Amino acid sequence: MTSHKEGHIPYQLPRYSDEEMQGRLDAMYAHLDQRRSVRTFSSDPVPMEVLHQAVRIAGTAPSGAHKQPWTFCIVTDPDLRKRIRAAVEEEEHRSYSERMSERWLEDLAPLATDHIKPFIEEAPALIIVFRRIHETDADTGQRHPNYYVQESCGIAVGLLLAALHEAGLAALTHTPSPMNFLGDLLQRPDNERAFLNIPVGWPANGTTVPNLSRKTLDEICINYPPEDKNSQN
Ligand code: IYR
Repeated sequence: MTSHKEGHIPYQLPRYSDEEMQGRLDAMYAHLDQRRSVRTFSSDPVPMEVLHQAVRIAGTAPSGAHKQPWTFCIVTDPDLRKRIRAAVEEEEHRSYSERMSERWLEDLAPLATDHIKPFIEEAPALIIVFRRIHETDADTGQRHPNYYVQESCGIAVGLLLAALHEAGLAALTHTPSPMNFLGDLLQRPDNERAFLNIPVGWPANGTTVPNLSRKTLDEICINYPPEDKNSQN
């Protein structure tokens, strides 16, 4: 018998057979394995309600002490995107020409990126994610730090990317660095820090992506105790 904690409510999950679990995850893997970062977008507008639902899905992420330390700004305004692009390209130009190491530039070469970012204006929407480093008590004005903000926002963005892919939309996790200017341009409060810029839309006609491969299960997963490779299971 499980103990009942004050204010808690009952919770259950469906219990699938082994075959059902495997089948469900095989299908999910095949689908998510098709997700790719895209840097060239059609300008066709995406229904706002689809983006809102994707953000709701992101908001189901677990977070430190359930503080939900995230804000998702959906930017479709052309003038604002023009200003964001100008600021992004200024920072990215400095990054590519001064801040990034030779090794970093070499590592990026297969992605064929540079400081020019047309996708900021071409994609129909940007979802700019902010991490909330603290909350302010409305009565006392006291600041209370949030917990595991980086981890919480990372998980939420993972769910957001999966949701957008589920809707057949492409996205890019774009990381201009530094990106404080995004808080200024979007007039975010001083407890918020820009986390990621995520252009969203359909891939433009003729879009290509680098021919990447993913690490195998053996490369990313270790069993304790080691799996007996000779076992019949
Ligand atoms: N923010 C730059 C550089 C960049 C860095 C990494 I690490 C990438 O995986 C991709 C790009 C840009 O967006 O071009």
